[in-house]
Amino acid sequence: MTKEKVLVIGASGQIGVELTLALRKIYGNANVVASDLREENELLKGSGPYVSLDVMNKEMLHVQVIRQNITQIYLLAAILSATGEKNPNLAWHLNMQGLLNVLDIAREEKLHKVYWPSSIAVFGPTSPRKDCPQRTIIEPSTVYGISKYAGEFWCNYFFERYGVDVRSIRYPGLISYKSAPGGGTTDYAIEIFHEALESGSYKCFLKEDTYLPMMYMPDAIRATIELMEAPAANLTVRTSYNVAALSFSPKEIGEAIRRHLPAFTIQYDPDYRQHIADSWPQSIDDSVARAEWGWKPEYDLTRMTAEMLDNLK
Ligand code: NAD
Ligand code: AKB
Repeated sequence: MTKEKVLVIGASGQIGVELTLALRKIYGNANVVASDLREENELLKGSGPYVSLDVMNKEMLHVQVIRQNITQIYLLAAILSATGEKNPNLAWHLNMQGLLNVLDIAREEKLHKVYWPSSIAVFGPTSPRKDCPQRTIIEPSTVYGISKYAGEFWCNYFFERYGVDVRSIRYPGLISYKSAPGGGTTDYAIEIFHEALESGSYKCFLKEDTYLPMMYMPDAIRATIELMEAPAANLTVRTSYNVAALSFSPKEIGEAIRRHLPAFTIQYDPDYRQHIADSWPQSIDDSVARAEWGWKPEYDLTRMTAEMLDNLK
């Protein structure tokens, strides 16, 4: 069997840091090259190779892939929903061209596998609000969602036409304590923990009853690795898989935190992100992922809240 050599693009971001560390445990530190436009995250330092890399520079990316004998790419560089609405052109350009650069190089160099995450942001106001199915009406209303939807079909196209083994998950909002979130609508569910511990109160940019699909980072990392390790023959979805874990509102997560910190208070001051959140489903049906590669979440709101507070203390 050929030795795998993995390149993680966007490794200094919220998912990148934890995914890189998890991949290094599987493939060995030296065989997972972390890369990002910004400097190496503190948590990655000393744990394996790092290169400074812009995914938009296709030539440099191609050189790195050849020079480092890369066999798999995990592409995490993107502009997320809230930042995307402030700069739609930049979001479209990075989210699309970055993916096309990686898919082209994967085809040319016959890489073994590519991972690229999509998001629940592909869904829009006309998609079912509850238990949103794998295949349904998809009419996204944010530039981020449009880029994810187009990206899913580019992945499917490269799989069907060129046999590139590209796999994808539509992550819900991800909650983590190790590295900071990068400009999403679901970021409130991380900020709330920091503010609860630092100041005892939080001003939320979403309304109290805004339910959104969410997931704790250890579940997201495990989902990613399980999908990437699944036999190709089991996978019928080459756009992107729905996965689900939690669905809660700001009020509910506030109550979960108050069980640990009884004096914690929340005020609500919705901004432009409310409109984005209102366009997304409240919960997701992930029965296809469960059936095809055995997906099953482990964390509920109570367990996640306890771990988040413990680790942030
Ligand atoms: P993030 O913003 O925290 O990290 C992205 C990283 O990409 C950053 O470190 C950034 O410096 C880097 N980057 C930006 N432009 C680059 C470029 N031109 N070249 C190289 N690196 C560049 O994002 P994240 O939350 O870790 O998300 C990773 C992926 O997962 C994205 O595709 C995102 O859409 C998707 N996703 C995330 C969530 C979530 O809740 N975090 C949910 C759904 C989907
Ligand atoms: C965001 O809020 O933009 C992300 C996502 C759900 O894709 N967390």
